[in-house]
Amino acid sequence: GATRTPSDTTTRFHGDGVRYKAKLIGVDPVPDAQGDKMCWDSMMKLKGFEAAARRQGKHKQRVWLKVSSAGLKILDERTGAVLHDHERSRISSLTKDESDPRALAYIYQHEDTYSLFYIKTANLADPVLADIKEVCQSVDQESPQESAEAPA
Ligand code: I3P
Repeated sequence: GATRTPSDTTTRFHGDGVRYKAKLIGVDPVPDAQGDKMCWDSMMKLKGFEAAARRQGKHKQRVWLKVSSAGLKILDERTGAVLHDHERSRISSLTKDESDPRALAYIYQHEDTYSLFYIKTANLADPVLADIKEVCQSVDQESPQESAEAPA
């Protein structure tokens, strides 16, 4: 594919941003903003809950994951209701699930509490991870106003 320039980025993630079909595996309160082992343990715990629910005939909630320059939004797939609205500057950690190419997790900070959101993507998680990374990295780089389009 073509190389992305910063101005492409602003365009792609502008407004509603990019929308991905996904399922919410679960949400777990965690003690810290980051930590590989903490995230892994939390993900495996949620995976255990998922398996137990599946055995009882329950399905994961189908959602849309929206990645925009404002951050992440999780919407109910059917009703479009916003379930979670996560400002990008409060996303403290992003984890690729090494055990599942279709899953990812991130930690959201609210006041002094942290929650891990564990998400199963309809397709490979890699492009979604890359988009989230791109949006969250630009936190430190951008001025409060949207930067003007750079000359080519
Ligand atoms: C389904 C299958 C799907 C899974 C779905 C399961 O089980 O494992 O892959 O969707 O989860 O119900 P079965 O083959 O027995 O029908 P994901 O791959 O998206 O997890 P769900 O019921 O939670 O949607």
